[in-house]
Amino acid sequence: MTAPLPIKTVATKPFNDQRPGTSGLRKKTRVFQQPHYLANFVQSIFSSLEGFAGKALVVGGDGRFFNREAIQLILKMAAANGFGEIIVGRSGILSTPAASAVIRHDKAFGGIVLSASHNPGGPDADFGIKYNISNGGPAPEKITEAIFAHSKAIESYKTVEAADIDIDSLGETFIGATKVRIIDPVAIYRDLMASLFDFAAIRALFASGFTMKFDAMSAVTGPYAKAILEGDLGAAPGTVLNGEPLPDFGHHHPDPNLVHCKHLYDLAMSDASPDICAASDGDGDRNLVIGRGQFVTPSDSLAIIAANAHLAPGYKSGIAGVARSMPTSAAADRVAHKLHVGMYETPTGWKFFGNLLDAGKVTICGEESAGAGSNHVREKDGLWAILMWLNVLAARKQSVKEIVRAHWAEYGRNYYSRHDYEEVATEGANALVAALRAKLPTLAGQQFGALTVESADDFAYLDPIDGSMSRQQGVRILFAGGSRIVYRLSGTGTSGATLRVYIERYEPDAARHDLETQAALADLIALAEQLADISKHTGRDKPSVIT
Ligand code: VG1
Ligand code: CO
Repeated sequence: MTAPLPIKTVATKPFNDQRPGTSGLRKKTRVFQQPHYLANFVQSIFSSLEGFAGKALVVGGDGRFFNREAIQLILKMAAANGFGEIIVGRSGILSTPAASAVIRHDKAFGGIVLSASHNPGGPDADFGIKYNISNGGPAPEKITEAIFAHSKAIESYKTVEAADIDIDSLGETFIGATKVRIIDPVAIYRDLMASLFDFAAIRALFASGFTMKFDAMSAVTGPYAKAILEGDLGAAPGTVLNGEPLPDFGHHHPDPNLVHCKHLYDLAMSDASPDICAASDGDGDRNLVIGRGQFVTPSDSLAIIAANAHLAPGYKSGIAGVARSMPTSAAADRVAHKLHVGMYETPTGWKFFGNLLDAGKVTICGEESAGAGSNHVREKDGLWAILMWLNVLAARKQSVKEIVRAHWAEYGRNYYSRHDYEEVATEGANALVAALRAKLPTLAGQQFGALTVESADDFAYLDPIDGSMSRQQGVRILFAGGSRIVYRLSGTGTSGATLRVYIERYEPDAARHDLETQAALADLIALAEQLADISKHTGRDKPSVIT
């Protein structure tokens, strides 16, 4: 340890736009590069916390442009604010689930994750920052709102005068009295995965000729996937595509959906398909799974994982319950019902799962946006979901397609699609939502063709653990028979507004499980336009992304 450095207090003025959204603060990179912008937010985080003096903070990110500069700034500010230790992923790399795992493993006070997740990176793209609490999960709204309140009143922040730290070499060093420990970003996460899944069975699967392509999209999961899939599990070299994290993600849009991962979809639908194609997003918490000739919707994936988790050693005694975000399809509800375990419906964003996981109410959580995870960390976890699929495939000795088909035959199929209208004018998007809200009381009982509205509301969530209430989390229109239309505005975008329309139809009849999804939902899609006047309010006659 070296002597504490003199603390430098830097005068600043508030920015008025630092309210965290669905998952932290996300802005254009250039916004973050403005003098004091990042420092103000970091100080607002620290000023919202109590009792961290001498304790550890985990810091890492998805490697995007500005990651390294941000980490140097955070190191100095964390030292000035009195943290005892800062644990940093080598080269500033920690996937979001790995950061969560490290916080838990090293019993840190909390962590800062630098990522704008599925948003593109680079000087003209997006950057983001998020605070995670000691359970390893995203700060709950109580803390994010406190951060926002501090950011509006901030007058100064604390830092120290110190040389930049070498974050590319493992080992320990000091900033004054604060220890800085540079760790292997993969090791703790890799051991955790090995403790949950039957690596021997998955190794045997690969050894028997099973083939896979995993696209890391030049984002954070490359090193994790190479170490685990090609290293521990013996998948053929070249299984991992785009495995080097690049500051601009090689110009990929690191969102593993059917638009930005179309090449994988096309591969999976071709004669040359491997047994499974998979991908993750910028910060490693999302997953895409496509079997040979079979796309798995994230909502179905959640349900299938919940139904089969007991096949993985880490979950062999069964699951306590399942939670899904409200817009996620109800496929998982049917599994929870059959297993006689609890089912929870939360607002969008992983921060709402933390209390349920901590209280032991649920084991498996998921979102329609390609996120699934469990109580092993407090974030969604892309590679975890993919390893779970590999474990299930190894145990059931069936293909992805056979497993999906059998699941539908047993539980019925929830046809599901999300239509995004990206970067539309904020005014129009707000007007659309306001008009829908005004209409809500009149909708119940109305008939539209074969569809009868059973109920319509603006989703509100009462957290059963801490009693907190979150209102206006999405307008939902529920029809007799289990069909739904849900509308909400994104909380992760960085320009204009993004309208998300979620459309779902439940089909119990196995003879009707072969329809093309958009065709199966055609009447609901038309009604979604009619009820919300989407084209009038957004000026768009079709969605920009369909997943
Ligand atoms: C989106 C998804 C949401 C997810 C969030 C963060 O939020 O819909 O399900 O939790 O992104 O994911 P929104 O508010 O834009 O709909 V990640 O992988 O970007 O951290
Ligand atoms: Co993400």
